[in-house]
Amino acid sequence: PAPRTVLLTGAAGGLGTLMRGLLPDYGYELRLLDLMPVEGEPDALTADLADKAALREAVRGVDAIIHLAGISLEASFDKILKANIEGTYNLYEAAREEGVRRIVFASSNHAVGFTPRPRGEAPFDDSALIPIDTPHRPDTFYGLSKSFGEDLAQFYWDKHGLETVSVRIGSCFAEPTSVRMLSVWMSPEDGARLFHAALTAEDVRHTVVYGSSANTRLWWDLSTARALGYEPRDDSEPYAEKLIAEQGELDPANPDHAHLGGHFTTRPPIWPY
Ligand code: NAI
Ligand code: 15L
Repeated sequence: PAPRTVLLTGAAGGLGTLMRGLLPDYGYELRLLDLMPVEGEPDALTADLADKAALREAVRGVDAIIHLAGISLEASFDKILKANIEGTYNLYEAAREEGVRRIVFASSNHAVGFTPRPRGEAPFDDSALIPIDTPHRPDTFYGLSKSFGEDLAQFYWDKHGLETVSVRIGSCFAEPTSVRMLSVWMSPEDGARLFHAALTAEDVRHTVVYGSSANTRLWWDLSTARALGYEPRDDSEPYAEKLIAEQGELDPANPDHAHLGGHFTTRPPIWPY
């Protein structure tokens, strides 16, 4: 049966807030969890991913989990270890103990951020797109934690039969705000379409997908996402003229622009607390 009750971790964050708005229209009943209180949601669970007892209670009885909680930018290894590596392990362990069948894991383009980006004129043909089985090349400790999360997901499938769709999200914001984002942008509506596909597709085992809209300047292969039933409807191209006029085209000689991970490879934004 299709999942109905879904635990959304990281519900107070940017993506969590967007998905809280969009996913109920697909018929999901969301249970919310975050380290921070979730505005306007008195029933949300306030808990740290370090709190194993709280996680066990949070996952009890849900059909699936969308795991967004964690540090979403670069931080010291110690902070990343606690929130993203141990925290994701704690969540998987709670899910295994409570018999939850499927997790949708918010991985990131930064798990493969040091992959050279396609060069030349978009739209790129299939042979130039970054394939889904490209090796992990994290660009930060943050990206390293996402590589770990994908491996953890594979392990929990192979060992315990717990399914995961790992979504290497590009940039999911209301609008693209940089020239790089023209290639990796996922509109919030396409984000909800992709999460819905990841929750409902059959026999996903551990599937890794890139998470973006059908952008004209797309850098990566969306075929594994489409195979889940995802049909992106948006394209960043209407934003291209203005962003390129303001910021210029990506310069292949600029190290900030040479790789999929962009400036995360050179001067990553730092998690504020
Ligand atoms: P965000 O930083 O706005 O939200 C993360 C949320 O996780 C915050 O509300 C925070 O309080 C919570 N959190 C942090 N540590 C926690 C802990 N120890 N226990 C419980 N909750 C904790 O990030 P955003 O943009 O909403 O991203 C959500 C997820 O998607 C993250 O895992 C991020 O790495 C991933 N992602 C997001 C992308 C995007 O474009 N927004 C791109 C790629 C990946
Ligand atoms: C990420 O993984 C971050 O969580 C998000 O805030 C964006 O910076 C995104 O990558 C990106 O690459 O634009």
